[in-house]
Amino acid sequence: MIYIDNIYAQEVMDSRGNPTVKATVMLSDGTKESAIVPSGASTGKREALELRDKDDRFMGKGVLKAIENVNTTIADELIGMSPFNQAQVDATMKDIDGTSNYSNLGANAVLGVSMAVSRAAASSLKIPLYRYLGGANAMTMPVPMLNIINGGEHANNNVDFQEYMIVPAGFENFADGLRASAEVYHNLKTIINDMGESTAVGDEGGFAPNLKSNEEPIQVIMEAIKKAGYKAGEQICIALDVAASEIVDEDGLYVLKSENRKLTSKELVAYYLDLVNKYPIVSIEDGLSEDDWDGWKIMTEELSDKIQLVGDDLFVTNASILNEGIQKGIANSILIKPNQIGSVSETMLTVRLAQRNNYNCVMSHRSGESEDSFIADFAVALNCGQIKTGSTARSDRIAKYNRLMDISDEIAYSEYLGLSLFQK
Ligand code: 2PG
Ligand code: MG
Repeated sequence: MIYIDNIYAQEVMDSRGNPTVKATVMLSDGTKESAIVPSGASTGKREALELRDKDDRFMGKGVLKAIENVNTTIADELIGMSPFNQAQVDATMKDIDGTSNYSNLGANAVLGVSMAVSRAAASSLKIPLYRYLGGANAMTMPVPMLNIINGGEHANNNVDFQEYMIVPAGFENFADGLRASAEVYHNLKTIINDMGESTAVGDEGGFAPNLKSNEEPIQVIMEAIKKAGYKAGEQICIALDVAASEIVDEDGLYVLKSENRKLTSKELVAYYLDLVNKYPIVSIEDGLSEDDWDGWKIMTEELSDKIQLVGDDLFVTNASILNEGIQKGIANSILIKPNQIGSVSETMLTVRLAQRNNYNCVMSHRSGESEDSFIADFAVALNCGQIKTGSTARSDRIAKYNRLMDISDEIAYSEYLGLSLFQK
């Protein structure tokens, strides 16, 4: 019987230069695998707790306490267990933590170990991670959402909405979609440069120019799609992540600084409706704040037969919050971020609940990332059909796309769901 022989963690850097947890798991057969935990900037209030040291190292962001929890409490409990029972491993960590949001051990400690255990199990069985987690049924290559203009909390420009993404849905396969996206990205760079604006990039590798309104980034992207020789709406669509929890004020009004105005939920939904009528937008994420469930109800009524409405801060990958959303008829899709909930198994539970209820799932990176490409395998394993992992620039983002290129070469009958994902 192969068992977990050793577990340890160390502090490494993420893509923003902040410390994060790298966990390593060794098995009795000599297998050794690691995983690095990502970190968000525009985090939802109900996310699992990311344990930070809050002392004088790294402006308080050190993760030595989380590392210590891996090296002592978690290692003591998991050493000797089978690596092939992921649910058991994850349930044991949940148990020793004893809280609903990992506020004792830290979700960063728990997720690092959880991912490293599944990676070690796959490696010991000599099968790829997506196959270990998804079996022979893992066959769906995700359609990517590529964030090519960054705003909000991810950049220091004046754009209020956080992410303007292109979605290469009108292609036969993942590789063609990715190539077209890279071509649009390069054309966008030329356009922004010609406007005399900066082509410096934000946290997720997208450009971060100063623009006159929140609509102008869409117009510029439309131009880049055309310049690259593609048809907007047929080949390449547009998606937004407004991250509206970041722009709501104490009175519940949404502050559009770049346009110098404040909107109610209803007015903001009308603003989206106008954009959806004008542009080939197929998806809006966090269009309203995580606390504005009444507004979400209105937005769902107005828009859910037209586009994908994705809950990120709203659902925080949490099955019970998602369940509440399903019962109340809120949104029609969910963003899946393993570190919002804290373990591989709990992420899988949330995805299953969503899929049973016809909510689309979008596997997602965080704005603070690393070379770890776990989510690429995870997206395929769970047949999510979509992944959001940044622009076609910066190695922390490209690591995921390149891993998906490998996977698409390996799967003989892979499917790329394309535009059908968004047909309502
Ligand atoms: C989001 C993410 C990832 P962050 O809001 O969807 O793009 O950002 O990791 O900062 O929460
Ligand atoms: Mg988001």
